[in-house]
Amino acid sequence: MVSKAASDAPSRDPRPAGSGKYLTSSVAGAAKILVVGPLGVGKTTFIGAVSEIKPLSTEAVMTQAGARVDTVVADGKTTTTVALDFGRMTIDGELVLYLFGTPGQQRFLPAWRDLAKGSLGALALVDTRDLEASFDALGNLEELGLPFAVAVNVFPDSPRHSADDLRAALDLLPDTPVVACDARDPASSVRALIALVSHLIHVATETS
Ligand SMILES: Nc1nc2c(ncn2[C@@H]2O[C@H](COP(=O)(O)OP(=O)(O)OP(=O)(O)O)[C@@H](O)[C@H]2O)c(=O)[nH]1
Ligand SMILES: [Mg+2]
Repeated sequence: MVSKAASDAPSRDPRPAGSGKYLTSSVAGAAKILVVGPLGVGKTTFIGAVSEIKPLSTEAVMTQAGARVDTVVADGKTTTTVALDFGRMTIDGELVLYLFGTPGQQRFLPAWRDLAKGSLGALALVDTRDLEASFDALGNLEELGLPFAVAVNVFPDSPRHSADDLRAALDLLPDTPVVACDARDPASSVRALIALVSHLIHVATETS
């Protein structure tokens, strides 16, 4: 699952792996990972929380015109991603994940199929307050044959379900990882990415 070594770092960079602008010389491989999910599930927040570089985001103010075609989201959300989010995270100083967040609106699904090209897997963010809203993204991942893990972004008023109940409700395969995270919290968000990477290694080992 690991592609060629990528290092644009000066080897004398004293910063610990993953904490700076440049990759360190310990980096052995890189993977493109999608972060997908419905409108307002927390994709931009998630990438902003874990990224070791200033994340790229393409936010636009949501207008009444959009309200006619987009899913309604909670009060307080005023912007939405219109192209992509981009961030970078290094695991164990060795594996660099290039994270591409997709726009959440249904009408942008064709665009994120293009974003999926060359990616090794996806983290599907889910909001248990509206599980149905996740079906489009999960369906597309299955259609693309992209292995994925599910990360439930837990909001204060989120209903709590067991992983098995969620697997049944979302019609997931038994080995699809289901983890909980808070997209605002780097530690829990990194754990979700590690669950995905472990799954990708498992899938790659099984199919080789
Ligand atoms: N309470 C709480 N709020 C969150 C959490 N994650 C995101 N938010 C808030 O929910 C809103 C939506 O988050 P975004 O990161 O913009 O969601 P998105 O999935 O990128 O949305 P689109 O790009 O429009 O599809 C923001 O106002 C966040 O601050 C969370 O885990 N808990
Ligand atoms: Mg966004």
